[in-house]
Amino acid sequence: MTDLAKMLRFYVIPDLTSGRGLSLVEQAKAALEGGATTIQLRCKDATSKELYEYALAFRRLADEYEALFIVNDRLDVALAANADGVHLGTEDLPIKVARKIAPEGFIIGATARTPQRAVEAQEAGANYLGVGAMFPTRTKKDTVIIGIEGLKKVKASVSIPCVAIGGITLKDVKEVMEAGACGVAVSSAIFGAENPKERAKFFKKELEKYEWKVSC
Ligand code: TZP
Ligand code: MG
Repeated sequence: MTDLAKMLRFYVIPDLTSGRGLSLVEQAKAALEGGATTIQLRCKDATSKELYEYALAFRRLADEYEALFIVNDRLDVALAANADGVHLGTEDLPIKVARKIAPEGFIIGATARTPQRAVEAQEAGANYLGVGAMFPTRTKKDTVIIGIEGLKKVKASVSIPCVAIGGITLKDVKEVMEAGACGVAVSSAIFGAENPKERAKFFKKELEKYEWKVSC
């Protein structure tokens, strides 16, 4: 297992719609206290300035908890705040272009729900894939559900780590890890909980069971 795959194991995405009144920064802190290994800043409604300020706070927290910090969509904000990486979907900056601009060692994640997109992303220079949606989710609109079979197909087509995303709850961890995911990306199952830190701890404990199985 690569160091990157290890760090992607417990990937948490704070979200104001799934949260119970906690700010994005409070959510990130709770998840990190509970053992998250990566935090992603994703906030579609924020202005660039607000996003940059969130990013600075996430950067500080990620340093404090020795976690990775990834910015969704926005390479400019990721670079400005010294994030570890950016996550790009098909509507975002092309991976090849981002790779040209980004400094050496900068992580680029890509969303993939088909083997074709997965291979293209890997060839363009992506370091990992977010694969989903695994299950129905209310956190992201217009998602296509690919399920466990979809994850297995994507995983079999590439050599970079695959993080399963979309509607993942504690009880799904076993199935997605056994299907070949190197980790899970989770939002509502943590921030919809009464105590996100404690819920994150349960995820962490469950994920630890699959340490030896990972072929990432
Ligand atoms: N991309 C695909 S599904 C998703 C994103 C950002 C949402 C993940 O959130 P949840 O609440 O864990 O389904
Ligand atoms: Mg995007």
